[in-house]
Amino acid sequence: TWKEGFRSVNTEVPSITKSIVNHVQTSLARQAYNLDDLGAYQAAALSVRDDLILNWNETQMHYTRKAPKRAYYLSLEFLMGRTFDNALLNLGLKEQYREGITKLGFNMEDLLEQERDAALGNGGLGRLAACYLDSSASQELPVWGYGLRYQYGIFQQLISPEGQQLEQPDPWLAGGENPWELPRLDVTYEVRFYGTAERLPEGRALWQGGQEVLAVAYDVMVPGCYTKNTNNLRLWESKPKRGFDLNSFNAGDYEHAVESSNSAAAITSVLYPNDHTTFGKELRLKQQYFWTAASLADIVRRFKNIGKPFSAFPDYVAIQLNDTHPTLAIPELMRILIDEEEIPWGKAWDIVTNTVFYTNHTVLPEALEKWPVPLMEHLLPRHMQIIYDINLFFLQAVEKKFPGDRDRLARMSLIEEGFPKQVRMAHLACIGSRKVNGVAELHSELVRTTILKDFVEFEGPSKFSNVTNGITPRRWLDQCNPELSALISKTLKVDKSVWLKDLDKLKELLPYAEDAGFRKEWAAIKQRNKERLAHHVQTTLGLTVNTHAMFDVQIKRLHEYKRQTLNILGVIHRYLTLKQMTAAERKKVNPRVVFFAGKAAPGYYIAKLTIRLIVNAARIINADPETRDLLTVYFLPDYSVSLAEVLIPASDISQHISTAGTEASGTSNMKFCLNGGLLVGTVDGANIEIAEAVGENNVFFFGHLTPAVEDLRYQHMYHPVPVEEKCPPLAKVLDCVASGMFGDGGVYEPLLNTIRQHDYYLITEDFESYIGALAMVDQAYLDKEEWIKKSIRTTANMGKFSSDRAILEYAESFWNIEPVKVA
Ligand code: 26Y
Repeated sequence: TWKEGFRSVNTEVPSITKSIVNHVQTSLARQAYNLDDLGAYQAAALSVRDDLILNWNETQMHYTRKAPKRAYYLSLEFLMGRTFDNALLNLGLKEQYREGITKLGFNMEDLLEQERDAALGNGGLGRLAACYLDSSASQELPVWGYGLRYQYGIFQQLISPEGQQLEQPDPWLAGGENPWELPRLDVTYEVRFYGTAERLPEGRALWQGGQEVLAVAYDVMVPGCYTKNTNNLRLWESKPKRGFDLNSFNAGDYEHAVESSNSAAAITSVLYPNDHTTFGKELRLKQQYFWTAASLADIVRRFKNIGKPFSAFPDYVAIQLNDTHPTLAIPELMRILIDEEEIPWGKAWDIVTNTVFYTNHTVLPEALEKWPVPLMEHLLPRHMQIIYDINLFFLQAVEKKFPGDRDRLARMSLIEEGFPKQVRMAHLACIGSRKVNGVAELHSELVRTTILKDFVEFEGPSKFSNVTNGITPRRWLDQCNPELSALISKTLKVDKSVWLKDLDKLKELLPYAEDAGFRKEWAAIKQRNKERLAHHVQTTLGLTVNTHAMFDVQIKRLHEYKRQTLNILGVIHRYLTLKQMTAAERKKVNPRVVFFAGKAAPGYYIAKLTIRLIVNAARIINADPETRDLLTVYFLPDYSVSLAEVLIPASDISQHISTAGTEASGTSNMKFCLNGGLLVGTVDGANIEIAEAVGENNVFFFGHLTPAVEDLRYQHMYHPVPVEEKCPPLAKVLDCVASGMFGDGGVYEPLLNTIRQHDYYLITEDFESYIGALAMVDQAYLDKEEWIKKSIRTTANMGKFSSDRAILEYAESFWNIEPVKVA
């Protein structure tokens, strides 16, 4: 059975303790008697790693021997979080390790806290990649991830007493060995930048000179849940091709010698902390090419080992582009096929367009990547030639289908005219791919009807589809909410191995919503999760949280489109309302604790001001003795995957309140609902499909719908109405902020002006309906039993949102790959 078949080394408590002690004495070269928690964690991790390595090795050998078609997930971000707990759960060894660790005099929870998050991502896109790796391995699919091994992950966020966000580096590897990766110093590729590209006969070219750097592989093991299949995430590190430039070194020019080695190492030094705003930085383009070139060289080498002709490439390889960040894979594969493999253009283009798939994650214009042509020509001269050639053939085809339509040609061109000209990466990704998809139904429809409309008209609709995002129920239920997981298994009378890999089984919980005893257990677990969060806040921030209040949570990157501003203005409105009430009226009010967490891009001034307003509003509101039993606000610094694992199971309600049409999908919305939290949200992204699944009566929707947004923005531009007229209650809140209720009002002027002036994200338009939705939440919460029923029904109906479902859709309808079980 699964219980035995996939574990090879230490499966019983005595051998586990023995192995841990062994690692303490040998791998760590320490003594068992004066070991601290960190040492104990490291030794326990090395012990689990022994299991992972055997499974990983067997899996890779098995894949090589069977040579199935494989899929490669190219993502510049993998927001993995911690691995130890996840590995233990996937191997089914958590309880044995807990026992062993206790026997050795340590506490499991304390050891788990020792691990640093692998935070190689910004937010949703990076966490999605991590969930998809978990699901690929769990579904026994031959999928590898390819990314970069940044020395520094997403910055650590500090909040100053004034409420300013401060950024500190995240040297996540500094603590010594990372037990979850295998350095593969033998797996290296040379990657070229700059130089010259000289055209040769037959469409080929010779690219030479410039700078060459080395890509070195580090393999991160990705265990599946209850299976031997352990997939691979290959992360590239850059290093100088030779230690440093010996010629300069010998000539006494030490600085120049070290400079070239520094510039090579710089490529993978840090994750760019922006999401949704592009800056056109040369180093970022270098990262993108370095990573796509190394990954493709690796993929091509593996394909060649099978010994098939290149025409069979699409039968063995599928490449998924996670947004446009890896789009250079398209011209790079063309370059390899044409210049190195001497395949003619037409055949090469056929191979590429049958191999590559593109997922779009946003329709916001400022997030669509464009690279200046002069920069591309300088850094990647051969790729720029190829892009021009692709564009020429493509526009000829468009002209043939739509003769004389010059506007259309200008709109569709890979090159945007201007000073400088720019390469439109989404257009390149689209025409170079077999399929293009969005990440929720509404978003995919917006991709088809807005940013890629011309391409749908040209190529027909069948290439453009939808794969609604998903989340892994292993991390986002079993791991983060073990009590709920246990209750579900007990109630369904099945081992969790069954429902965790077939999440539709949660439907069988539905009848238990009517069972008072079950509801009591359900509510008690939510309560204990609230206490766990309160304990976390107490120990990390020294603040006491009222666990008898409703927990209301908004955790995500700070961005105007996500409208944390709407939330905090709503909080202030609630505060003003409470202040005006009599003591008797206040008695009827539902106590509420509002949590915020999230990072702002370091250069995003308005987002940072929003944090400042939240922190200062919290300071004033929490200190008010008249209201503090009824309303408190917390901004939890340094949001991370690990913090999410504590926050999500504790929420009664969470907020997903983007302006309609702006949030492609959202994935934390799914995590909250899976844990029995209810949503307050706009009719946007995956909120819509969640409501379809769980029932609209279990979601608190508000706000204008997507089709209205464009018209409203037009009105705001050309027929502005002052906030005082459009929305008096909001005007009052803005006045309080401006008049200094939360510290120097002048500080917030730029933030308030975004609302008073164009109000691009339509806060004035949605404010009243938002306040109305929150009132409905209060009303519903009064009926505790009915609320718990809603909570149970929500969890029960979340099966669709497993990332297993999503990854199987990619596997079956895009990649055409099948499970390869490692027996
Ligand atoms: C080009 C660069 C500035 C850039 C870097 C990162 C642009 C975008 C991003 C990240 C985007 C992102 O995280 N998008 C989110 O993807 C999730 C997974 O599909 C969605 O659920 C979420 O709605 C979307 O905002």
